[in-house]
Amino acid sequence: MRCRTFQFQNSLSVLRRSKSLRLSPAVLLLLLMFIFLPHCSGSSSSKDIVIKDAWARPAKIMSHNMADTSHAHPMMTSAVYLTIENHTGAADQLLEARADVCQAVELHQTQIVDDRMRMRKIDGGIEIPAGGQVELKPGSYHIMLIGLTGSLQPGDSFPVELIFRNAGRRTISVTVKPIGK
Ligand SMILES: [Cu+2]
Repeated sequence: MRCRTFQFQNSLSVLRRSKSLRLSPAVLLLLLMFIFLPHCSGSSSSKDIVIKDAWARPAKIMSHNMADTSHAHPMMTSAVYLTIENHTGAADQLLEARADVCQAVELHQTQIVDDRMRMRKIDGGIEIPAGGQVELKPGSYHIMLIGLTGSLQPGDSFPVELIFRNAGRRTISVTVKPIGK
């Protein structure tokens, strides 16, 4: 009976010790790192989603006040083209794009409907298949810049932020180039 009590007390002290071990800051930190590591590697690694060859159509604002960039020109648009490679084992989605050179940015797709080229806004995002790539190019997917605040001249570059469902936010530099160059 005494022996059993000793065993009980002994196992209790082991439990207590292991409990205090579990709550020690070092172990807690390791635990937190373990919990958050998958998220960190998903958003900070730059190799999972690779964005290549980003360029935009030039746009010239014909205005008497060309130097005045304080207001947007609602009718002036441009389009951004690029290639997105997905090096992960899961499909991702380009949900949204943002740029400071215009009033609004939309994801568009050009389609031929009744022999006419038409653009439609994509609401569900652009799917980037696992281990695959998607090319945003003239006549297909593009990032529409609506209401430019100034001209986009060949050689200019400006930042565009891309928001992916899994990979998070990526800011890229887009260079203005004439089509076919
Ligand atoms: Cu468009």
